[in-house]
Amino acid sequence: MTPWWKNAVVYQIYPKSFQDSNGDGIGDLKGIISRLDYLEKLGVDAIWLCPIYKSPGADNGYDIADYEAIDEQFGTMADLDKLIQKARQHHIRIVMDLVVNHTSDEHKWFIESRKSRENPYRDFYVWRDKPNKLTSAFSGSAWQYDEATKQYYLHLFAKKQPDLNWKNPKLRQKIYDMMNFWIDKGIAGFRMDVIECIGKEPDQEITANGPHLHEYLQEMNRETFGKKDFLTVGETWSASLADAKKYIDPKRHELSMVFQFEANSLDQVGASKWDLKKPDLAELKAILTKWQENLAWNSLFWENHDIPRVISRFGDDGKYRVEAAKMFAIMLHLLKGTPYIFNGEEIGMTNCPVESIDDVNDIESRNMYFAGLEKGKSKEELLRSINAKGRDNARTPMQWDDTANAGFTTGKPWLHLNPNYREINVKACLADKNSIFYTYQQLIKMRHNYPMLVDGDFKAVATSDNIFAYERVLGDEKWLVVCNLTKEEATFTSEYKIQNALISNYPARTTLQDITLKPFEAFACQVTC
Ligand code: TEU
Ligand code: CA
Repeated sequence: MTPWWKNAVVYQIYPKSFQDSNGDGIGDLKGIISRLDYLEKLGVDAIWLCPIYKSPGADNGYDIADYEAIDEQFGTMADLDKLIQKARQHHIRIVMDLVVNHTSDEHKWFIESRKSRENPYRDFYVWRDKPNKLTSAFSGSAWQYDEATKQYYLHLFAKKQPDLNWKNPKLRQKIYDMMNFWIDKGIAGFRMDVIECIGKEPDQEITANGPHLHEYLQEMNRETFGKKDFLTVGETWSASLADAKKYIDPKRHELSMVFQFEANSLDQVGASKWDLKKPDLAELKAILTKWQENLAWNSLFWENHDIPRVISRFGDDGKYRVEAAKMFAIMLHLLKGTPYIFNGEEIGMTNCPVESIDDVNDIESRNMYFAGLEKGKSKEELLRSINAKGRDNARTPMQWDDTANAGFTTGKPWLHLNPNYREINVKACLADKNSIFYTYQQLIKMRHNYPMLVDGDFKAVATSDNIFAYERVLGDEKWLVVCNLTKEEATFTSEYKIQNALISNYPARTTLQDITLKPFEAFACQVTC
């Protein structure tokens, strides 16, 4: 049986920023329910819902205080049940975010754990007498001293996100029980937050890819979703091709697929995302080609809530915004794997620069800024990095229409809107037959209708660096996809003849011999020799 996610497209919702229903300026579950018609029109098969669990919100919900309760700002468990049920009526499944590398320090397990060294929950977390060199992804040491018991606890992320100790079988069982609670509710999958870190060996300074990681995943698979038609996608920042093969090998019974981030470091100099460089698009091509040629199934994405908007980052968010957005969509959605769309990507939302740290909400950016100031860096340099790479870029509220606050809220939005919402919004896109939205809609339909996209082989086509071209081949059928990655014209030629035009962001091509591609032009066609 083919699993449901093989010819599906997943839409990621950042709940805080999607649609507010009660005027408190924060997106919520009722808001999402009110937009299901829109998502059905787009045609997506599933929603990946970023965390909506009870949380003090130090990292916008990735710090969970109760895995089995909904945070008040998002609604109630009844709202969530309703979302699952209503979404089903719109042919949309729900994939939940699973954050089990850490909890909030306000989770009852941690409240117990920090009480005394003898507490039964002590060992649910990682406590040591002395810190080592491990650092937090959000700046500074990964160890926090706790006065009550005079030891340090590990936090690979914020201080308010203590790391769970997966070596403890009791903890693991609690996590599996919790996962089964959600599975029994009728959800269709889990996106697993920094799952590569659960096998950490802090004393050896190993965070990702620890020696027991795959063992834990196999156990989890057995104890929870293993026998179900269920999507599991692991967030694995450091996965090499060899690692990815392990995670997704059906014989190993671990995950359906992983998010790998090799292309994500193209615009940075060294290990830090904040040290900027101009991305080399030839490298982008090489990375995509490597993963397409070597991994049986990829997850395909440009954006998520942690990374900047793709057109601002790798394309053009000015003159050629629409062409670039469609080009990136066509390039990605015709590859082999499961495509993910991050809310707002389908209307070409752009990065949203800020002028002062006071306008920055994200904990990662804020911590980096204040740590940078202490190290003597200038405000200008730090803001330049934040404007290029900061996580708020993708987290500004969804732009629905050109009325006040873009129709996102009637109150004061929790995070500023991008002022370009007057031009860039859902309403304008729906009214324009040539909008980015309809390119996405068409790509999703293609994914549903053509076995080529699921089963076809991928073959890179040699071109100049500014063009990415590939073939998909199934039986005696062949598709050619051609993308101009730049705003300059580019020449392309091929021996093939066009049999059928499939999709394009300019008028359809009729020949492939010695053509001059327009800025960010992209098209796909069925070809014959
Ligand atoms: O992200 C994991 C992660 O490694 C990121 O924090 C990454 O380092 C950073 O965002 C790059 O900009 C996941 C979630 O997607 C993220 O939102 C959470 O903050 C993080 O885990 C902790 O749960
Ligand atoms: Ca609200």
